[in-house]
Amino acid sequence: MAIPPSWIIQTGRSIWTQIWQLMMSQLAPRNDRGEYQRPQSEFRHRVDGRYSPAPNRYRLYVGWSCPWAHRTLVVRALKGLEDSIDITMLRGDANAGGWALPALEHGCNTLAQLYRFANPGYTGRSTVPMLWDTQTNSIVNNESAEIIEILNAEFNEYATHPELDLAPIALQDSIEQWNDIIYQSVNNGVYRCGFAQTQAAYDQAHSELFATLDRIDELLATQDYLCGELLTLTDIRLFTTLIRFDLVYNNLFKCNRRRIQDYPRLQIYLQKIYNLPGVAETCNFQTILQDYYGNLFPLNPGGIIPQLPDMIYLHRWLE
Ligand SMILES: N[C@@H](CCC(=O)N[C@@H](CS)C(=O)NCC(=O)O)C(=O)O
Repeated sequence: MAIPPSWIIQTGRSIWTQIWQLMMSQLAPRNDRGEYQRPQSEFRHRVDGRYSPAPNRYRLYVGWSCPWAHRTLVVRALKGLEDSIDITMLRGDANAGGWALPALEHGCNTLAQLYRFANPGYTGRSTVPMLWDTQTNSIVNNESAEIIEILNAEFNEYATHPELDLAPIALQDSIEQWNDIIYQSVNNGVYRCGFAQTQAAYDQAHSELFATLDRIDELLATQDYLCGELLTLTDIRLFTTLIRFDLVYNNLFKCNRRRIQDYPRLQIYLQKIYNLPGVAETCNFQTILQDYYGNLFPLNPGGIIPQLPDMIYLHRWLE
């Protein structure tokens, strides 16, 4: 005897909603309005004092899909630090819900184990990017915003492009203002859309996100970059979110008012940064798709990985 469709739908919806709410409340911390609250990074040392700059002393732990880790790969490439700061490329482990090391390091298979190897008893999140000191086997910093400042300023002696300053003093105020705006509404804004647990939280995040993108598209009519005519760290911070936008956030995170390729100036801005020497090599589109759609289970329970869309703004520039 066939089960009535209304019964299947109502039962399925009720069970799924409860499981979804349970998973989201565990995986995506929220406030009482259902808004996603990103936890603070815990390791915040600078490269000074105990940690002095030296070639081949520090190592970056990164994952291709992560926009925060991607910032550090772009700055490393632009500064020409490939020969003095090595990387370990981690793999997103969909079942364990964390990062796996490509080979055993200090007896560890996972990033979480490595965090605990350096800090026994550590119970916080084990995130990428993470800057590791091979001399003392300790974590220097796991906040991307700070790691890129360190890479920009502290390793000039070993950089192929020491002359490139991505945070000139004269632009400091403007950099900080934009950092605040884009963190809240764009970098974390896309996650606030995707991880919202109420309709109101999603609507709010969505409108803040597109208000900022509209504003930036306007601004780029009169200048090349966020702070004027020079590329700065704030552009890199925006870039790594924008490059994932049409691929992932537009669909999986419901950031769907427009795509970046619908913005006349933002798409050119994105092309321009993508085509700076070394930057395209830091973008692994297939892994981005695989990790977001494959690993963020509560958002894509069927596990189907979409095809790579045409990203015309990247191709057109290359032709
Ligand atoms: N505020 C951090 C955020 C880093 C972050 O959330 N990384 C994610 C990947 S996109 C991660 O490693 N998550 C693993 C976890 O939370 O266990 C930063 O900018 O460095």
